[in-house]
Parts: sequence; C-alpha cells; structure tokens
Amino acid sequence: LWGRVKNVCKQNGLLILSVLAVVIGCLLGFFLRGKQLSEQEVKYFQFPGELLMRMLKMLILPLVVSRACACFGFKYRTQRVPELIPKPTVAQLLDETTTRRVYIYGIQDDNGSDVQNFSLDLTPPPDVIMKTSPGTSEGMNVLGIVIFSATMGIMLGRMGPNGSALVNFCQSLNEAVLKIVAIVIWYFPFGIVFLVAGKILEMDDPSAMGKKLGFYAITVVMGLVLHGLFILPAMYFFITKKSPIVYIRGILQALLISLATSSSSATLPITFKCLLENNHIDRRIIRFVLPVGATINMDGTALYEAVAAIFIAQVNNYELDFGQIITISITATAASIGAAGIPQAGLVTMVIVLTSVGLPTDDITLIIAVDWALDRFRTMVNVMGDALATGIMAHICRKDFVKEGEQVRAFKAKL
Ligand code: DAS
Repeated sequence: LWGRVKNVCKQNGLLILSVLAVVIGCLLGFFLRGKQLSEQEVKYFQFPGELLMRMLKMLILPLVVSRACACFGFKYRTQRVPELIPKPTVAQLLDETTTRRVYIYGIQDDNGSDVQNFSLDLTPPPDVIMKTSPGTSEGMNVLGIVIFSATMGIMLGRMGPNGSALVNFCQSLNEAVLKIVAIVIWYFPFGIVFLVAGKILEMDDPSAMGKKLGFYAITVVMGLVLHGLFILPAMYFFITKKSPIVYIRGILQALLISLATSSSSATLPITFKCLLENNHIDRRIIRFVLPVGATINMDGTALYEAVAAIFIAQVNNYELDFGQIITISITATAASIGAAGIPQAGLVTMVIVLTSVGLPTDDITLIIAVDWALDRFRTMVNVMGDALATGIMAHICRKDFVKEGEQVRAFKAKL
C-alpha cells in the first residue's frame, strides 16, 4: 500500500511540477518578450529546453535496439508455449464424459496439467519506427535498426538457451534505459519552463498559439474519450454480443487509478483484480492477455500521437497529403507499441512519429505544456483497451469450446 501511495504521490508530484513549469514558462516568456533580447541571448535562454529535446532524441536508439532484441527474443519462446485451448485427443473425443466435461480454458502443459506459474516477460516491445521519408532531418535510419534488432531478437529467441544470454543483456539494457527515461521525465518540468518561455519569445503571436493549444487539447481529449468510451466498447459488443457497460463498470476502479497515475503499468495489478473479481474472467486468460496488452496494446497513445503530429503540421502550415496521413497513423501505431506504461512515455516515442513525415521535432514544445494532463486520458484508454481485449479473448476461448463440441458430435456421428 505504501508503495502505491508513494507511486501516486510521485505521479502527482510530477503533475504539480509540470503545471507550475508551464505557468512559470508562460510568465517568463511574456516578461522577457518586453525586454527585446538579442538573438544570442534567446539562444542561451533556450538551451535548457533544447537539452530536454536532445535527451528525448538520445533515448530513441538505445530504447529501440534493446526493446526490439529483448521483446522478440522472449525467453518463453525457448520453451514450447502451451496452447491456450487444450485440444482433446482421439481417446478423449470418444469418451462420452470428456465431451460433457467443461474444459477449463487456460494454460496447460503437454500432459494436460495446469501451468500454475506461467511467466511472461513483461519486456516492453520495440519502438517500431516507420521511417518513410528518408530525407528527414534526423538522418538516422531508425527503421533499418529496428528491423535488424527485431530480427536479431527472433533469431536469439529461436536459439534457445544459447541466445538467452544476449536476450537477458538486452532486457537489462532495456530496464536501464527505462530508468534513464524515468530520470529524464523528472527533468521535464525544468526543461518545460525554458521550452515554453523560449517558444513564446520567438513566436509572432503567442495568444493565437494559446488558442491553438487550447483547441488542440480539447480535440485530443475528445478524440481519446470518443475512442475510449465508444469505439472500443462498440468493438467489444460487436465481437462478444455482450453489454460493454456492465464490463466497463467492473473495471471502473482501474480506469480511475490510470487517470490518477497516468501509468498503465502501475495500474496493472488493479486491472487484474477488477477483471478477476468483478468481471470473473479466468485467471489464466488474464495472466496471458493482460501483460501482453499492457505492453503492446496502447490504443490511447497511438491515437494521441497521430492527432499531435497532425496538429504540429497544421501549426507549421505544413500540408500533409493522404500518404503522409497514412504514414502518421501507421507510425503512431508502431511507436505506441513501443511506449512503456510509465508517465509521458508517449512523448519519447512522439519524436518518432514527427520524424517519419519530416515534421520539426522541436515543436513538441507546444504539446509538452499540456502533455502531463492529456497523458492521463490516453493512459485510461490504454487500460480500457487492455481490459476489453482480455474480455474478448475469454469470449473467443469459450466459443472455441462450443465449436469443439460440434466437432466431437460430428466425429462421433461418423464412427
Ligand atoms: N502514460 C503511458 C501509459 O502508462 C501512456 C503514454 O505515455 O502514452 O500507458
């Protein structure tokens, strides 16, 4: 409980500092605008903010390489992953009692006994970066590095014990990089002051930017809420034909925690508990689907990064053609797969989306000012997406049983 209290305080500490940083940055920016600073002085003043941007860019490569290798080199690939749905043997098909026996859908090993301690590496998956416009300013062919790292991870995973040393190294490297991300995130408030003030200093009409930022924040929140509260549940209803309202009521506590902590990883235990106790999902299906969903199923982050990239293009009067819009949506989805479930992780992978269509990454400054608030909404959508995916998987498992029942009857009719 103390750990959870500390975590929530840590999140809110960051929130309070971020809010203060934005206010101080705005006041400082407008104050210095009246001082008519020289270009050199503006450059010096913008340095701490520039430093924050360079930190974000510094993290992309180690994050990508370590995650891609670690993720695709999942240790469990070196053991046969038992099938989620036990396939009955011919003897079982003939045995009358078997066809009436309700299969306990879950993880079972080869001889049919339940796997109690099924463990899944929670290593976050790779930031797959779709770099489609090679001429972009960053000059780093990140897509090639990602594809190589992912392929390397798969090969290492298939090498079994011989490859696990390097997979373990990549997992440790990934954890170390995530710790650096956590430190950089504490630098955000300080960097935000100079980023916001520096942006205001060089802006022709800051009040117009304020209106645009306000419009942007509302658009993103509405988009996330719409996506989270309507599109995801509609998909759940379409697939399971069950009421999403009842299902979502069961995970309400997890949604509130995700809104408070802006971390889907910190919310994971609560989501697990809600699905088990309120929605009565089989423990083994939750244990299999939820961790994977929490690392690669970031619906809210994908939506947010796409909207943010389109916003920055509009702010720069940069006409996006249809191909670039498609590129943004693919890149945002791929980049979100790599975003970790920690506060403002989506901001680090945001650089990837902007780079993919040649947008100026420094304009992240504009959205950093409101990111600490929007992060909560996208985290809530991420958690909701994971929980609904678990419910859909549980439904599919049960449906397979019905199908199997029909196969059994047909099989026996032939005998
Ligand atoms: N805060 C992240 C999460 O916990 C999402 C993000 O930063 O995009 O899911």
